[in-house]
Amino acid sequence: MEKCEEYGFATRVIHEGQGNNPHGALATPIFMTSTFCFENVEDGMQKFAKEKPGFVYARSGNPTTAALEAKCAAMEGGEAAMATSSGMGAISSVILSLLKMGDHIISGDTLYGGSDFEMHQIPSYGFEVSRIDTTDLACVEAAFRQNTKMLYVETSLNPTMKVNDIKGLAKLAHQHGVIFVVDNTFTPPPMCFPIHLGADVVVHSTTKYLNGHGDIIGGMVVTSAELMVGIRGIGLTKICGCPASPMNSWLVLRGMKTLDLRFRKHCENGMKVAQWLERHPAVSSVFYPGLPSHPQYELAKRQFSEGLFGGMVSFELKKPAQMSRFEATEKVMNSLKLFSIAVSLGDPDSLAEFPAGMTHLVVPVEEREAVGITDGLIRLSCGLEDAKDLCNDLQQALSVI
Ligand code: LCS
Repeated sequence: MEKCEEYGFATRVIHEGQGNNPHGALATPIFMTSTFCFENVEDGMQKFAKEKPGFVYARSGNPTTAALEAKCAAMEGGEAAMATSSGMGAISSVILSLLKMGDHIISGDTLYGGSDFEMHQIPSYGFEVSRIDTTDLACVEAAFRQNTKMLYVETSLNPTMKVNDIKGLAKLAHQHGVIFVVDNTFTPPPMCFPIHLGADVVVHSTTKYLNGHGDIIGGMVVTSAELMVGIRGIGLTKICGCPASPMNSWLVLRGMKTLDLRFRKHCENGMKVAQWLERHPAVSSVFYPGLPSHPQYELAKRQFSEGLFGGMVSFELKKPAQMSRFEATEKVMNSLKLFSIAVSLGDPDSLAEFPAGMTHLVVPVEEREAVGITDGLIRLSCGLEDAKDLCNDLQQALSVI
């Protein structure tokens, strides 16, 4: 497809990046091969030296994966993309290839537990890390040091659903000459386009909404052609060695054809569930950026496109008189019938998880409690079922306390 900004997102995400497939195949074939044969020695040498385009070895590139990368680069508005075997692979490829020993990273104090764990681990590799409240721009401004090289945040925080001001953070990062990396997993297009808001690098766990069917693990990095040289050449290929498999790339390509349709339904269900929970007497707080009660509702309305606020909803139970908050959480979650008790998100099936004991168990207790990841917090990934069935399921589960 010719690049055309006038097409709507649903059209673009289906057609953009669509390559010329062998035999005129409409769907990109799955190229299951480890290596690619050269016409002769000169051809191989030229491809290795990047004097000639072409694939050489599937750790550094594969045609099925390249089609997915082209689609993701076009979708996010970047020049280049790189698919990895997991979201963590994408994050590590970016950090380990763009920074060197002695460099300083400013990171959000609330991130997906695995990312937060990485921020706790990498000082042992010689990086300095400040984990701070990135939703407070003054706090971010105060955190820059002489050796700061990267600002790393999530658009909408996992699992507290606070919202980072991407435009404001991009401005600060660039005033200080720092690379701004945004994890857009919770708020994929058509909801949020961090590169348009000033991000230098966008990462995704494609495990979630981009694939959308809960059957693979994958990651994606989207950035400029210049930054990608190091991220692919060093991060993916040499250090992490974590390419996406052709089979998984094909599944994500297929999933993305329905991203617009699916994501709007996730958002519709997220909004209905959040509004319903807010009226329930057993619930003390609901954290969803689309509710006027959310402290950053105005920012969310400005930053997120087309009135979309996502499919992720967190909520806290009131402490019942006769049991602890943890006991209440456990009872409610164990009573759910449609929501599966499972981590991950963005699947057709609705999921419920307990961040303090699951995704964020690795975060030190005092740190997680300080940011609101308490024994009473439940995180929901609202799937694609009928919203009224999801609310009825929550109703019967909440009636047990
Ligand atoms: N970034 C975010 C915002 C995530 O939520 C996750 C995984 C990752 C990165 C890592 O991606 P992965 O390597 O798993 O593909 N989040 C999970 C979650 O909230 N529950 O289970 C996994």
